[in-house]
Amino acid sequence: MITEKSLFAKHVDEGLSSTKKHLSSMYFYDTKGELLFRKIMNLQEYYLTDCEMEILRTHGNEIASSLQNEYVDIIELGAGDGIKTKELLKHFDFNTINYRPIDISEQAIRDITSKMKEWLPGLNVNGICGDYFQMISSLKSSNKKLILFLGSNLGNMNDNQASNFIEHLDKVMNVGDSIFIGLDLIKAKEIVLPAYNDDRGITAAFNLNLLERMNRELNANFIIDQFQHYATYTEKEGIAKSYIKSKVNQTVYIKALEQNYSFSENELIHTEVSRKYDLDIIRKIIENTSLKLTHQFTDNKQYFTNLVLKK
Ligand code: AVJ
Repeated sequence: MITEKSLFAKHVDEGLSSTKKHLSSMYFYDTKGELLFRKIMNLQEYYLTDCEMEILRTHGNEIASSLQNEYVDIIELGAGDGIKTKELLKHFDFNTINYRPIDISEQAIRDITSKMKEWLPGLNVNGICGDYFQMISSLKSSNKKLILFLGSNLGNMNDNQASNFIEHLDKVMNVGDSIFIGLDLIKAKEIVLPAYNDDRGITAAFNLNLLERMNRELNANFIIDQFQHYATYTEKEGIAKSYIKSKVNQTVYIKALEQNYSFSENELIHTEVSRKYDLDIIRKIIENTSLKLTHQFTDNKQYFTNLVLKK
């Protein structure tokens, strides 16, 4: 008998029962997934990290001085490993900032807190573990705020969800507060696709970890070898998508749901969107907010951009 289904179990059941199967990319980041994501960020094919790092290295000082004028809570959504954030934070006056990383992974929060304190002695760090969708309302305060949303994390949402999300942020911001956001730009397939289908198979392992996670946490019996990672990118719309493809006809039992799920040969489970942007798309996403695009920075190759959105 299932007495209390976890949210994960509920989402898995919904996603695998639907005609077009899907799972949320939010569930990639358990302990193993977090480790694999860090490996992805260091992959040669995953240009996003290097490009954003280049922007922060080159313009960090200018960015920080344009963002700080009084005491400020620096809230980071999806903090990750903190290496890029450090590059920005080092230009701030530690006496006047409170760094508040928010991440869905508890491990990530623990790591980033201890690393930041080591890298930047004197910095105030107060991490929050949670889904940043649910954390937004707790952000409302009279403190001056700077919201960091790096790494093209927004790209996991479709444009509707992204608008809603930015509108929510707008509502908890006060006049003078800013969002500093990093976004991957639309570019050729030859560059984007390898970032989501690397030679060493790290991204494949990251994607397939969703099946392993269901085995671990929901007592499912997925045979990982019977599935494969599949990534697409259409340059025209600028959206990369990841799927898990069933190699054969098969049925999987998920004990926590007391339910069988069937997959036919080549059937896809959609697991992630990674949206790429241009300024028109961004303007559209923020059009119903009171935010103004005040600064734009790009790397030399123009692969990536960091924007300041000010209220
Ligand atoms: C962390 C959401 C920006 O979509 O590029 C990396 C996650 N997925 N490789 C992205 C990811 C596959 C990443 N984001």
